Amino acid sequence: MKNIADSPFVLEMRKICTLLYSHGWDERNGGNISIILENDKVAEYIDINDIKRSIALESPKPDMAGKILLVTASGSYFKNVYDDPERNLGIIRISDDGASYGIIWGYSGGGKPTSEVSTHILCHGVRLKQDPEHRVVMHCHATNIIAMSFIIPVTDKAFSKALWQTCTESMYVFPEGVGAIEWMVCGSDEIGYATAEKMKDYRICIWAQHGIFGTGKSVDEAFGLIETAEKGAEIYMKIAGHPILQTITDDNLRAIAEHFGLKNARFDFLD
Ligand code: 2HA
Ligand code: ZN
Repeated sequence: MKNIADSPFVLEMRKICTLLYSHGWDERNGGNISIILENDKVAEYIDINDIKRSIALESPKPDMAGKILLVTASGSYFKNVYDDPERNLGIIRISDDGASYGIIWGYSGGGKPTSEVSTHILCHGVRLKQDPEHRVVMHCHATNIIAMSFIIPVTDKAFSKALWQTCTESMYVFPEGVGAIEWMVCGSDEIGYATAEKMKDYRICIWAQHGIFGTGKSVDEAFGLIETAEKGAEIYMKIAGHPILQTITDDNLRAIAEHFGLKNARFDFLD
């Protein structure tokens, strides 16, 4: 059988972890990614019925029953994923009742999926209902997004508008805006359900004083959302405290949405 570590989908994960690390958004073991894989594609490389270890979920996640996911390992350093994918990544299969998952590849040395696995599985379930082609959930500690969460209200409207106004591209890339949740203890079902609730309306959810989640049909889409939001946040932090002489106005934002026919733009966020 072919080596799954060199399959197109594992290779893509190895590359994006390296890229995220190089941006400085995944210090130490920061960040986690999961990608829904097609069962048939995985079966070309490994026996998808050969469960090595089974782990119970904090609560059942029936929306994702039977799905196969490639997930970064708990405690893994993104900088090490490329060279040692079998230790720093793994493939899990959610049980048919959604109450547990089985490890079918990776996590060598006794590892397991990211501590944020609940949030990932819940977000996938919600995003799939919005978009059947959805595949990727990506979390990282984007520096300026975190910084911004200290100095603006943690609301969907405040974050969405601030990001739209600091970078013309933002309205085009995420016209639906971004969700934002107040600081919570991470690594739990509780933050998972709060994040998944936001994912009903948005592909991005900001965790105040922690980081960002981006989702999409592809790694490019999820990463593109994160880097565009982070770019807006970087500009916001650079201009914060300076006298603002001009900005992208609400009328300008409406004009972008109308020019590009962005039907899902949140016009109700504009004054
Ligand atoms: O995986 O980023 O949120 C480490 C984290 C926890
Ligand atoms: Zn984190």
